[in-house]
Parts: sequence; structure tokens; C-alpha cells
Amino acid sequence: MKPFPKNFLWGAAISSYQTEGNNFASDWWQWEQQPGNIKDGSVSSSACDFWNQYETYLDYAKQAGMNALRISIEWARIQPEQNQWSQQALDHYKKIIGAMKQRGLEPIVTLWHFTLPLWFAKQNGWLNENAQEYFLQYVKRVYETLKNGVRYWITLNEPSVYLFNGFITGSWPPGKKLALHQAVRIRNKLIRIHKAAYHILKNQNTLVSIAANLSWDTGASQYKNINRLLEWLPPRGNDWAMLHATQRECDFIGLNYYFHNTIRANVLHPFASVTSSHKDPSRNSDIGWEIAPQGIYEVSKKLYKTFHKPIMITENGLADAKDEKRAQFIRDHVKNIAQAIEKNIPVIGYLHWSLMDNFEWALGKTPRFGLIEMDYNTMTAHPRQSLWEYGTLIRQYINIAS
Ligand code: IFM
Repeated sequence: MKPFPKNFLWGAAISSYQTEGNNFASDWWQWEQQPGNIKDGSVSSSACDFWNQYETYLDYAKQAGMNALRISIEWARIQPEQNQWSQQALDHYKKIIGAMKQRGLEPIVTLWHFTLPLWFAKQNGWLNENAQEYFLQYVKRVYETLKNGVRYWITLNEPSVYLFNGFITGSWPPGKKLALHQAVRIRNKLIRIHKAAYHILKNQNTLVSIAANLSWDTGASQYKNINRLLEWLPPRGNDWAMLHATQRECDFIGLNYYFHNTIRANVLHPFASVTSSHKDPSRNSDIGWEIAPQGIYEVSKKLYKTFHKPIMITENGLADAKDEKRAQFIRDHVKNIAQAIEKNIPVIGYLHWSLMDNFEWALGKTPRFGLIEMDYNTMTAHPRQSLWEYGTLIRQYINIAS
């Protein structure tokens, strides 16, 4: 078998709002306070206290043998009010990134992972006519402070998932239920914003992309056209259209892989065409998502065939509170990545979601995605067995790397 490249990125991914705690200047904080918005009634509060306890988490990542970590920056911390910038927050992120580097963890930095500063959300967020200008001001500040330490940048995380939940079903802020064409208009704006941010972040040392949510869709070949249509529409939460539009401004493709769907054509109601593949709990995660490792190979293959760019798995994981399936899940997905590399598909990294349990948006704190368990009563972190098994796997692959 062709070995993994020596500089392959082995790591995990987290996001600021889901882990840092006390992000009171973000729109999600306000959203959480309204009864009914979070399924289990929990609030993020201190989350995993990553803001203060980051060294503990980074130590565990290092002990497991990781060499990379994807984090995100909370815009609301950097700019808590429209006319107020926090150098202190910027310096704190610089410290976190320095601490990662000291431990041999390559930072992959996301600039927007679903949350907005409240002042911006109150002015209609992305719908504001100055949205691009506001976002770029923030991007410039972050870039100026962190540019020497960061090679890999992600501008936007899963834009279509955000559009689906925030603007179609209304289950995330801003809680809108818009018509399809309006959601497509916002997507077009996000495309322009990514392109503009790309040019701020791009230099000879940096590699920039988005983190795209893409499912593995299967179905009979006569449904290909419906399949293709569904790929392009935000209601699927699939970022294919985003990638087609931004491919020139993506140095690699960030792939968040979670889902397998079967397409059964329903010509009258195309969105009813998509069904999750099966209901067998032994092959699902705690929240009913099918475990389908072959898909990470299939989607990577399709991505490479379409865009001819290196692929970084920027997220892949499952909710598994008892930690019964996680280690095998990782082994099976990595095996499929090995198969992709064997077929000369340049996958450059695998970042497991997530390093630790975190606030899972509208599902609250119930789903447990972490390699590290978070005890929310004592606010302490406890590595799960799967963290060490992932470490064993990393060492095996590193030992046979070219
Ligand atoms: O927790 C989320 C993350 O914020 C974005 N990608 C999917 C994860 C699991 O749902």
C-alpha cells in the first residue's frame, strides 16, 4: 500500500463558540436563552472552558501523537461592539496558537464558524449591505496579528448548513424561513465574501479554503439529474455549489464528511427525494447519523475528479457517548483515506471532530462528539479510550510514512 505522506496532518477540529465558553457578545448566546431553541434546554455557558484551559487540551492532543489542530476565532471577541476592537482577545488567540506550535500542532484557523457578533446580527448580519466590508475589517485584524504563525486558513465553515438551519428551517439564528431564491442570494453573497477574504489571507506561505459539508449521495443512475439539482440547492446543506463558485479561490478543499444519503427521485417534491439510508441503530451514531466510511473515499474521489485540488478532511466524527464505536469509526475512515491516497488522490490531512465534547448547537450538550469527555459538573476533561486508540493509529501510519 502507498504510504501516507510524511507531512500528513493528523489531528482534530474544534470551534470557538462550541468550546471556549462565555461568548456573551455572540448572537448564539442570545438565541440559547430563548426557551425551546435548544432541544435539551442546556446553554453553552462555560462550554469546555477552552479559553482558559487550552493547555490541558493541547497537552492531550500532543500526548495522542497529533500534529495538527483546527480551531476557530470568535469574531465577537475580537469586535464585541461595532466600534470596539479587542487587542487582548487577539493576543490571547496568538498565545493559543503559540502554545499549539510549541507542542508541534499545526494550526488550521477558521474565521467564521456559524456565530456572529450580536451588534452585527442586530443589523441583519449577512443581509446587511455592508456585511462584506465589516467581515473583511475583522479578517484583516486577525490576519495582521496571526499571519506569522498560520499557514492554513478556512474562511467559512459549512455555509450551506448555516443557510439551511438559519434561513430555511429557522432552527438556528437568525431563525428565518425564507424562500429558496432568497437563500441562494445569501449564498451568492457568501461566495463573494470568501473570494474577497481569500485575497487578504493569500500569500506565498498560506493555503486558504472553505470547510465544505458534502454528503455521499447514492441512488439509481436514472435519478442523476435530480441528484445534481439537489446538490446545488442550499436546502440540502451541501456545499457543492459553493465549491464550484469558489474553486479558483480555494488552494485545497476542506471536506467535512458526515452523511450518507440515498436519493429516491420524487419529481413533484424533489426535497422529499433524499432519505437517510437506514434506521439500524447499530450502524448509526447516537443522533441517528449513519456510519458510512466508504463515503469519505467516494466524496474525496469525486472532489479530486472535479476540482483537481488537494483535499483536507477538516471534520469527520460521530456522537458516541459510550465511546463504543469511535475508535473503529476512525480506523474505518482512515482506511478509506488510505485507499484514496493509494489511488493518487492527494488527501493531506484528517481532523477528527471533535477533540472534546462540545456544545452541539440546537441539540445542546447531549450529543458527545469528543475524543475527550467533558464533565460539565466539575468542568474537567477526561480522555476517552478512543483518543489513545487514535494515537496508536497515528503512530502506525507515521511509522510507515514515506
Ligand atoms: O458540531 C458541528 C460543527 O460545528 C460543524 N460540523 C458538524 C459538527 C457536528 O454536527
